[in-house]
Amino acid sequence: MPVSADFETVEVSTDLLIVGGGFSACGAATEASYWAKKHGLKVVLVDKAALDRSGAVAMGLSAINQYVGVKDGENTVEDYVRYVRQDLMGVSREDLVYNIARHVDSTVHLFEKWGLKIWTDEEGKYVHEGRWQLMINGESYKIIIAEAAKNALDDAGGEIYERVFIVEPLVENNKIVGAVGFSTRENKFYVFKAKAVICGMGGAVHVFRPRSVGEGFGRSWYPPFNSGSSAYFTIKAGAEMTCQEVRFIPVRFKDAYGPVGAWFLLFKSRAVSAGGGEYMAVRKDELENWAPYGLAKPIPANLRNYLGMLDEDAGLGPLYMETHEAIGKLAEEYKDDPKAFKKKMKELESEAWEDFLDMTISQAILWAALNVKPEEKHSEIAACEPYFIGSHSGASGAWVSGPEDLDTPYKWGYTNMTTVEGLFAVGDASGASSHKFSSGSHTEGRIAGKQAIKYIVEKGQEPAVDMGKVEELKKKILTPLDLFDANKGKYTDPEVNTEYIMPRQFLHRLQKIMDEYAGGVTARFKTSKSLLERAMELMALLKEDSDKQAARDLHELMRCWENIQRMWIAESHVRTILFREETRWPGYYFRADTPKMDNDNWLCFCNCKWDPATGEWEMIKRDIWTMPGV
Ligand code: SFD
Ligand code: AMP
Repeated sequence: MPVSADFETVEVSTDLLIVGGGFSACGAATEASYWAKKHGLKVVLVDKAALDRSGAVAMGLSAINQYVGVKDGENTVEDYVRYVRQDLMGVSREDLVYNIARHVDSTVHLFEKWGLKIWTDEEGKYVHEGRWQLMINGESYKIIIAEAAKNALDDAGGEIYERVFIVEPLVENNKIVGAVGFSTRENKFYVFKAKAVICGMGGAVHVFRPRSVGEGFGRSWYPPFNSGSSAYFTIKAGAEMTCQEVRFIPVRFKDAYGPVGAWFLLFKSRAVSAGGGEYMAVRKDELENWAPYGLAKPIPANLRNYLGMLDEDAGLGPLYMETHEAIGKLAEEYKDDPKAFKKKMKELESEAWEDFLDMTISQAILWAALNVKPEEKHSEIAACEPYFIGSHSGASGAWVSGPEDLDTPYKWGYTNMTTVEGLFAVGDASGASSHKFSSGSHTEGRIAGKQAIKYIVEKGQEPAVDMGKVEELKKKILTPLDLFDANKGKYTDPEVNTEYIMPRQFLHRLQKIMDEYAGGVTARFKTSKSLLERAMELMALLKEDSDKQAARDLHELMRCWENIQRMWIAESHVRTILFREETRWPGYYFRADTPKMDNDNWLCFCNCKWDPATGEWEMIKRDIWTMPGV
């Protein structure tokens, strides 16, 4: 009897289903529960992990990166729209950015009310890291936000399923009717039936080969457990996707991936290359090639990366963050008072360590292991492997409907609804609305939560789930367990077998293709039409073998499906870089055969869509709408 025969099928019916349990999903759960209670509706949330520590904020954060501060009169919502337009080299859904920006402050105020400690100065004002960023004591950030979501769900009679991995959407006639997945702890296959679904399963990590290979394999800046489930879910549902070419490459402290924002913005540190000095100053002229964006402030994140990469390509690396110099400068005004100087140095030292202890503990550990004292010695920084993340300075994700009160060309339904009826996308799952970060993702979740309930009240229908199709899916999803069981005894080493491939091996194969042909770390982020076409050839063979993955247990079963999800986002990425015949974001990727930005032909969104009926991909150019007067 196959192993899969032992799996119980559990059916759960709800009005609204939220898949994912991170920042955007918690925002959706909090808001949707409020409106669901008023209308007597049920909300169910499903997370592959445990809500308290799941997603990107698992380890905590040391800053809230999106706060407009309208009440302080410092910025306007329009300022934020301009900021995002500039950072993404002209490509952003300004209606979505505006919508999140006008609501984000209220989210931050809620966080504070729920118990998050936001730093304040002597006058009681928030301490800013930069113009849009607030400093927090954020080690328990996720727990606080999860608690609010749990309370709201509880109050409205909702349910949470933890450690259930969502694999496939259920769609009938371009309308979402639910989702299926499996427990990562028990032999249970789950069928969720719903009138509307909000997808918030985060971004994608480990599509490209990471810098951390060998003993450090798995370490990454963005969470390794976010594997592209959002993109897979929306693509497989038949939703139009946008900006799938816009991967995000952050510069991070090397090898443990500590973020740099606090160093650049709060400590006002410089970055240099060993042989070339301060690359942002020395290579300033290069920015003219990327006008108008290269000539305006702040210089887009990808161009900041690019100037450092040029130094590395010229053999001038490594790159360093001048931490000792920055701390020295900040303490300088106290130098005539030894006691005050010592106190200030102590304060700066503890802020430097807390930044990582709150957010990327591994970086603090690496500092300790390498005997780094940031006040005495600089630290190496490097551009990471690419990530897919719509909430930071990347933009990939689903193409969603704009806000109801704005006159934009992008409206076909309820705000944040994808092109599949009843399916909403939020956070890293929704595209072209970059720079939402933790607070903006939660805000977008809140917006979608309210809209999804409105959709259910106005249009909700009993989900017509085809249980025949569900049975087929169950068989397919559990196949890796059966494949392993049926063939495991044929060879002495269970990991080497001609009948199957283990998930780790499959992952390495995908990462090798992406790294070498699609502009990963070892290819120095460069690619070309010919390289991408070769990637497509190899990807087709990989896809054939994806049915041959084998799993020893539930954990490996999850690994198999994470891989397949990564493979799909990889394919959409390669197809979209091929489609956009220019280089718009050097520093994220460089198309060597079309090395210049081409505003006449490519100042547009590059969208793609996979048709579930035919299995064909369609590439679509969409115009960019600019907010009048902004
Ligand atoms: O410094 C499934 N982020 C930062 N945001 C800030 O506001 N300030 C910062 O300081 C930030 N920095 C930072 C950040 C992230 C990380 C990892 C570090 C540093 C080290 C970004 C934010 O964290 C990010 O924008 C939001 O968290 C995005 O929210 P969302 O909801 O899109 O994703 P999520 O929180 O990762 O949650 C994903 C959820 O989905 C679950 N999941 N559930 C069921 N089935 C599946 N198949 C699933 N796949 C995934 C996950 O378990 C999780 O619950 S700094 O670098 O800029
Ligand atoms: P990071 O730690 O790199 O994720 O950055 C945190 C925040 O600071 C994000 O909003 C970044 O866009 C911003 N940021 C980081 N470095 C710089 C810089 N050199 N100039 C302007 N903004 C920056």
